[in-house]
Amino acid sequence: MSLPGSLTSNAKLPDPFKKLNGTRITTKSDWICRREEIKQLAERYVYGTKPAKPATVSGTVSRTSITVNVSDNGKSTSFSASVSLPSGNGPFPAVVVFAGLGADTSTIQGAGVAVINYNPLTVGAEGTPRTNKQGAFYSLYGSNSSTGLLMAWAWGVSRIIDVIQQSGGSILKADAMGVTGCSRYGKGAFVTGAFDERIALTMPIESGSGGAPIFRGIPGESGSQPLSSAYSEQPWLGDAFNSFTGNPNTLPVDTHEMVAMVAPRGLFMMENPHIDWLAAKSGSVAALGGAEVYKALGAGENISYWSDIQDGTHCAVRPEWKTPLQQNLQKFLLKTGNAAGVIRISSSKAGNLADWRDWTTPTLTDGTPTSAPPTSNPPTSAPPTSA
Ligand code: MCU
Repeated sequence: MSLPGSLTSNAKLPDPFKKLNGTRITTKSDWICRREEIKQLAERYVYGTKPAKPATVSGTVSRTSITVNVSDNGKSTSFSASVSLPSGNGPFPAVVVFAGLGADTSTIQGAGVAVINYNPLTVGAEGTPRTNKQGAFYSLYGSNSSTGLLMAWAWGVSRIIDVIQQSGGSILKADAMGVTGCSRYGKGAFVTGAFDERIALTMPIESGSGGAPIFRGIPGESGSQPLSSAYSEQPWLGDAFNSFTGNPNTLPVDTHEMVAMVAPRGLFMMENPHIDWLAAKSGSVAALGGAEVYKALGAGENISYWSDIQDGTHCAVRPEWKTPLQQNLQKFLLKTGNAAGVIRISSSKAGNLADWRDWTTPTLTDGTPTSAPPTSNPPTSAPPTSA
C-alpha cells in the first residue's frame, strides 16, 4: 500500500469507503483492506506509529494485579496495573479503566465485570517536551519517538491484553475486554479501542479535542479546545499532527474513520454538551459518520452515542449512562444481552452529518474482496490480530 505523496485539501470528511487507489469498496470483506489503509494514515498523520507486539512480552495475572515485562530493541521495561474483581468465581470479563477518572466502576463491577486500574502515565508521562518523552513506551522506543502519548497508552493496554492472553484465562478473559476513560483518558480509550481489535467494547467519555470529535469540526465549533492547544497542552497527539493544527482540511483521515476502525465491535461514546471546550458537536459528527460504516457492515446496532445528559460536571458518574453501560457490558463482554445501540444527541450540540459529507453509504455485499483472490469462506469482518 502506498500512502498519498501529496495531500489535498478537502473541507468534507474523507470518504471512509474510498480506497487510496480511488475506487470504492463493494464488499464487507473489502473493509479489511480499507481499515488497514485508515490505520496507516492515522498512525502517520495523527497519532504516530504503534509498534507491533514486542519480541518478548511476559508477566503475571493475579486476583489483585497484572504485571507486564517487555523487551524489544535490546531494551527492557515493565509496568503494572491493579485488578478489582467482582464477586463470584470467574474467569471474568474485564474493563481497562484509564486512571479511574469518570468511569462508573461500581456499575462495571456490579455487572460482574472486573476493573483493571491502568495508570497510563507510567507508560507515557505528561509534562515532558516532545523531544524528551518519558515512560515505559519511550524507554523502549526512544525519548525522541514521534509517537504521541495516546498511542503509547494504547500500546500499554495491548501489552496488558497480551499478558492476559498468555495467562491461560483462569482469572480474566482476554476475549471479553473493554476499555474506558474520561477526558484526556477518553482520548486514550478511543485510540486504544481503534487500534486493537481484541478489544470487544470501547467506551470513551468526554474525550474532547484530539479525541473523538472530528478534527475538521473544531475550528468552527465555538469555544472548543483549538487543535493547536490540544497539540501543545501535552504530547498527546503524534508529532506529525503539528502540520495540521492550523488546517485540518488537509488531513487525509478524520476521526469518523477512527470510529469506523472500531466497527463492527462494541462502541459506546459518551459526551458532555454543557462544556463548549469538549467539542461535543464535532463529537456527534464523528459518531454519525462512523456509524455509516457500522451500518454498511451490518453492525449498525453495535454503536451507541449519548450526550443528552443533565449534569454538566466534567467526568461525573451519570445516571443517564448507567443503563446503556450495563447493556453494553451485557452484550459485548458478558454475552448475556443483545440490546440495540442507542444514539441520543443533545439538541444543544447536534452536528449534521449531511453538512460534512459528499459521499453516500454503499450497500456492501458479502462477497469476497475485490483486491484479494477468492476464498471459500470469506470473513465478514477483520479477524482479531495481535495488535
Ligand atoms: C478533555 O480533556 C482534557 C482537555 O483536552 C484539556 O484541555 C484539559 O486541560 O484537560 C481535560 C482533561 O483531561 O480533564 C481531566
